[in-house]
Amino acid sequence: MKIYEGQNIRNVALVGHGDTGKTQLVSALLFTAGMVNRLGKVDEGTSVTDYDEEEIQRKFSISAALAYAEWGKTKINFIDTPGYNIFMHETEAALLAADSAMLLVHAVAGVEVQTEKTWGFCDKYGLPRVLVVNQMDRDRASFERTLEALRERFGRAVIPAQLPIGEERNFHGVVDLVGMKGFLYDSNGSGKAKEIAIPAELNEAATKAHEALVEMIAEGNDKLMEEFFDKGTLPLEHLVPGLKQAIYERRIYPVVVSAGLPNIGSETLLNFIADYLPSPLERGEAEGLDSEGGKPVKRRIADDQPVSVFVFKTVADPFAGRVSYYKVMSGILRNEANLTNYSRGSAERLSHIMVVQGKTQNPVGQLHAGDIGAVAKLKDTLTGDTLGDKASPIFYPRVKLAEPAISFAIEPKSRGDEDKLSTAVHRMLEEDLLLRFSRDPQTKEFLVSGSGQQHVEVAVSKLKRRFNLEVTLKAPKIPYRETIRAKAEAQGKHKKQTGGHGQYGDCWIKMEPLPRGAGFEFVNDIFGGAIPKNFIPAVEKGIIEAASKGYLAGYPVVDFRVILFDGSYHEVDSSEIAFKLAGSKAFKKCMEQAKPCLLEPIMNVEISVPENYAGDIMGNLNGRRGRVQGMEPKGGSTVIKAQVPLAEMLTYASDLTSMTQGRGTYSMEYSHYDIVPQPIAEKIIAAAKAAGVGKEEEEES
Ligand SMILES: Nc1nc2c(ncn2[C@@H]2O[C@H](COP(=O)(O)OP(=O)(O)OP(=O)(O)O)[C@@H](O)[C@H]2O)c(=O)[nH]1
Ligand SMILES: [Mg+2]
Repeated sequence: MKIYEGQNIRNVALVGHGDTGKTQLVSALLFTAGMVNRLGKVDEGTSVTDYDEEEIQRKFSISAALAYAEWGKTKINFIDTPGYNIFMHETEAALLAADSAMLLVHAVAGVEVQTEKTWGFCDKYGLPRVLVVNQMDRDRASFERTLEALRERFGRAVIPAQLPIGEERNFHGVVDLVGMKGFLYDSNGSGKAKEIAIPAELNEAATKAHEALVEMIAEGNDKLMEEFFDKGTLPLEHLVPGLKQAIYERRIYPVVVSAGLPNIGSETLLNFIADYLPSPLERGEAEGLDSEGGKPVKRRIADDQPVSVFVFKTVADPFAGRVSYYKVMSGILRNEANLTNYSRGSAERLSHIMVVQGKTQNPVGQLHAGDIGAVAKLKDTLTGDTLGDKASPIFYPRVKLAEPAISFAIEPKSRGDEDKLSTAVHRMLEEDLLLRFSRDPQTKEFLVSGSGQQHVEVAVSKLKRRFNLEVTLKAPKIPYRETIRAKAEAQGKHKKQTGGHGQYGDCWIKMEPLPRGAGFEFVNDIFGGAIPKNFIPAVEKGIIEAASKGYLAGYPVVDFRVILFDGSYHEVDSSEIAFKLAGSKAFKKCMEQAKPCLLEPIMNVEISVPENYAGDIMGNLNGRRGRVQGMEPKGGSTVIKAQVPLAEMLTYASDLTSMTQGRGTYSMEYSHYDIVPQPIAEKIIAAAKAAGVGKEEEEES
């Protein structure tokens, strides 16, 4: 590969709702640019950027992938991102490497939930964008309708820069509204166009659209405005830089057209990217901190600055090991560079720096400021780290992700695979920022947490495919708790005085309920030394330990107060252990009278669906013990807010998909704990008893 300087680089992320054709379009653009020798297809498992086994199987993108096209003197780095809601954390993290976005919109479906979500990401990261109305060849595809929906949602800055020639099966060309030319595509999928005059039937529409575009370009630029008033139009040599600037300043969101599968619109799209989207240098400066959590500093994005690279993604390859994807933020990165990982304070040698074409990695000698590359086998560099010249540290901001919403217990199928599991898990965590593995402190089970059931299933599938490790996924764990609803009073006495050194501890406690979220309180109300001071903490410890093991079903008891008010001791036989056991016994006796009950986590859930599904969704929420709190229209969708017990949301991801044909999305976060209704609580308690929870305890005491 040639060496490219920053001004000739474009870092473009493809974002949008699932199935809008991002991955297909990247393959079409790469084929058109001659980077690959066949037109890869998602449906045949041959696309360039959905190369992972999991993606080929499922036919959608799971993680962000890189590709590049050398187009004239420009190198375009594509970042293909997932559009499926449960993988949006991948999309967001990859946007840190982009300087602009192609936001794909389905020419039949129009504005969808993730269209808005990814638009929001672009706003958040300040990305100029081009809106691509894709799949123009589909039955019922309509440019006009889609454009209208876009303008209604995102305003009048959304304005066509191209028009389609023909629609649906007849889509075969593009009108460039800047140069006022037509481009005709052949039907053999080459992606290359032949220049023609604008077809007569489109003349009027094209002229009108051209005038609207020219006016918009002039609008935010005094000099161009003046010229526009003088001449009533703008010459091409001012229009091109004018449009580029307006896109950069996000005064214009241009709309273009394509169809990746039949490969129509690719050449005009590649030209559009090269001509109008910003190079990484145009941002001028990158913002960072001078130390972790320190003061803001700026770094010019330029070759003459000290080298710094930001790692935005890590891929766990069972053979090549860890591969780090990075953006060169400043300076020139040379092969074999020795850099400092500022985040970890370690030295890293970047041997064999490369550029990435899907699953293929091609070596390069150097990468200039603004370019994107990869390197394998760094020692301890992870996603979000900054590396660079030892003398000039800077810390670029990491992406902040939500907490995982759901957990399952997993267990290796064959015993003895536990060690293997923990190694594999480590690798997977490096790759996926939202995945969590942990141990359940109560059940000691191994838990895996993610953004939804499918996210966790993909993780399990990766364990098998990449690490040859079979695990069973068990019913998700709900972190129930227990509490009390009434006051109680009891004595706990531990006495063993037969033969040898005896044991003696005796205490009287009162227990009272506390408000939700208050936790545990211990009050020492002993007067006159009924229990010596040094044994009082032992009583408290005994109670805390017993409470953590639960009373009804093995879940921790919370939100109660214990008042220790009396007791007795023995000069010789009393000990800490004896008082701990006495405390634990007193706690259990109190629990018998204190009307214990189960608590469950309640989630705040926000569901976004096309209007016509709203009724069904609300009905379904009622069936899940949900309480609808509000409903409001947003774009073409309806947003429903509700509070629902976590236990009822475990299968929601797949249920919502089937209820809405994949058009609905939801998010949820923890809200509070509430009492589990009696009949449900009985089942949970019975199941816990059947599983032997608390048995061991009884035998012991
Ligand atoms: N007719 C037609 N079908 C297309 C076109 N582009 C993509 N498709 C089909 O649409 C489906 C989705 O395409 P993808 O490229 O995987 O879509 P995506 O946007 O990458 O989807 P996610 O990765 O889930 O976000 C596949 O079945 C493609 O074959 C197109 O231009 N025309
Ligand atoms: Mg995709």
